[in-house]
Amino acid sequence: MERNLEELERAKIALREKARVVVLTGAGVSKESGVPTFRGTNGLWKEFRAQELATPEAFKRNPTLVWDFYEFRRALVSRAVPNPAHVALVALEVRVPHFYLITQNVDGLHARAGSKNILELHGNLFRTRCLGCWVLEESFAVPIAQKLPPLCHHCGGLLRPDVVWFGEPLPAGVMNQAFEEAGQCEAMLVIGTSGLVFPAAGLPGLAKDAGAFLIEINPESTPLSPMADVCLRGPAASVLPRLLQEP
Ligand code: BJW
Ligand code: ZN
Repeated sequence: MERNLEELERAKIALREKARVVVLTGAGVSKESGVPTFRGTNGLWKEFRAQELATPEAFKRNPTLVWDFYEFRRALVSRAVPNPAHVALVALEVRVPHFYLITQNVDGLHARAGSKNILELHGNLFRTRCLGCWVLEESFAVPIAQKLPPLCHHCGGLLRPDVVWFGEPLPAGVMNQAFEEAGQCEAMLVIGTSGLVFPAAGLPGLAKDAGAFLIEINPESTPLSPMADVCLRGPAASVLPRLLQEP
């Protein structure tokens, strides 16, 4: 416990001095909002097979099955609300002159909490993209269609969720900006990610190589832990508000 307090104090001091801060979040940050993570106990990939639901091949094979999965996720997230970790990050953005929040999450909870400079690496559950005419649309309505899979009302083409599946490239503009910000930040907070999925998992290494102070917040250790300057072990919704508490 004492060691934890010492680490918390060290992280607080390091963060206080920094003008360029980047935060990288993963599914763990939304855990306390009731949104399941992907890996680990009760993770989505324990109950559902990623290969059958989160690849372009799976969608080609069975778009209805994939849409069923995403409609279930959209309904779940629609009922969720941002937790104290999301809220604490809004306050951090206000106080840091140059701030970016890079998220792997597709749940939109950072934006709903009020964060502004968000880079969504893996897309958003509430956007669809047409495979025929490439029109992007945003809708918070659940369900998005009476009949699945939904079709584009511009061209009749098949709509897909605008998320990044395994084997797909990340949106280029967003990814380039994320790499640029990570390479220039003075401190990076890595929160609630297993650090297993690339290229997102490469961002902390990039920041570290550029001299940034790295803080990991996660109840478990991850492959990113050894490079962190401070590891704060605990749920984000209780650790983050304490870390960012002033003075
Ligand atoms: C808490 C907590 C609490 C719990 N508080 N914390 C290099 C090596 C090997 C393979 C690859 C490689 N480079 C690329 C690959 C392939 C692949 C990959 O990385 N595979 C690995 C799994 C091995 N990557 C890709 O395919 C990517 N695309 C790509 O590389 O394209 C190249 C290309 C270029 C040009 C043309 C074509 C291709 C795309 C990856 C897309 C990932 N998509 C998903 C699904 C999104 C849609 C959806 O939601 O359905 O994104 S998979 C899933 O994993 C999701 C997440 O964003 C992502 C990361 O997961 P995350 O957030 O870390 O969650 P968990 O569950 O893993 O961890 C939760 C953590 O929280 C844990 O650590 C807990 O301890 C912690 N925790 N409670 C704080 N209360
Ligand atoms: Zn269309």
